[in-house]
Amino acid sequence: MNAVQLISRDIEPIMRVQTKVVEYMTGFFVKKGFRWLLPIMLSSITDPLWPDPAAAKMKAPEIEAYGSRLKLMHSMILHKQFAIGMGLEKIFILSPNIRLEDRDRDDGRHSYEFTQLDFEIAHASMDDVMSLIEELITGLFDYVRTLPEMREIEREIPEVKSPFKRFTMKEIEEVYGDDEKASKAMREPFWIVDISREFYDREDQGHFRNYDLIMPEGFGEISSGGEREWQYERIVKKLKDSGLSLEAFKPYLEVAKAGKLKPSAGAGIGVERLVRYIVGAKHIAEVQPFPRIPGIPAVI
Ligand code: ASN
Repeated sequence: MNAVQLISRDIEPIMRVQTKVVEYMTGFFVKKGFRWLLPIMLSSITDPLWPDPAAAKMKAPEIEAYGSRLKLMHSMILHKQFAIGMGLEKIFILSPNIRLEDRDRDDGRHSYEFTQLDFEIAHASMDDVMSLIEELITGLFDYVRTLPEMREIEREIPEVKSPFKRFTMKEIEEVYGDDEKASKAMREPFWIVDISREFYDREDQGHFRNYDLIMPEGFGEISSGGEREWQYERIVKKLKDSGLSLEAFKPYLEVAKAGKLKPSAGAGIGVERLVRYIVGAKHIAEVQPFPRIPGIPAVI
């Protein structure tokens, strides 16, 4: 596709749906008393996204600015924990993320530049966050079903009832093989819990207190989150066990050592992935005015 072809696509109805989706979601969090933080795009530390079964290994690009080396954000997870440490109880951010994944195939779901609605709640449990997301998703789907745009694009999203079914990652692997195959087999949104991944997701007696929300019909994961580690010794141990350098997380470790991190839980919801599911687009590029598909050169 060239620049003229890209400009000639009709994505107006999809952007109308996206506007309603973002308006609904931000309104939902504001009404619940969350503070709306603005995103940062550069920091000396960011999410390692490793180890993570859902991500291919990658390194955040860096720039030099005013004497420090700053990375482009993989996600604001560590900054969400800092914000909770500042005394903000409930926060959300529309956060732009860059993830230059070394992917060997285009699955229609990955984009190397995207926005997530990222939120975090002090002292919350995984059940608190999962029921909040269920309330958001069921309310949002009931709302978008009434939109004239949905008839225009001829998409009917199935009715959803909460609570959504929960499976452990082990169960999913045993029964379906992986989350993508499970997504193809299911008819309604479902949770996968206890996923072995990054150091910041809290582990309790060998089980991860984390969760992914998976859309059915093969659309796959649209949200992931967890309860967080906040104690210095545990964080150091998990960083070491993951083979990550302590030096790369210096300010985070300083704050943890000073006892300034607090227990919290949260999640991020991929905006483009959610919109893609709602409009029923085969490929995420269809809902991006400026597609950013791993392995494919950007046109504009
Ligand atoms: N937003 C995710 C979370 O809250 C982290 C991520 O995007 N990797 O756990």
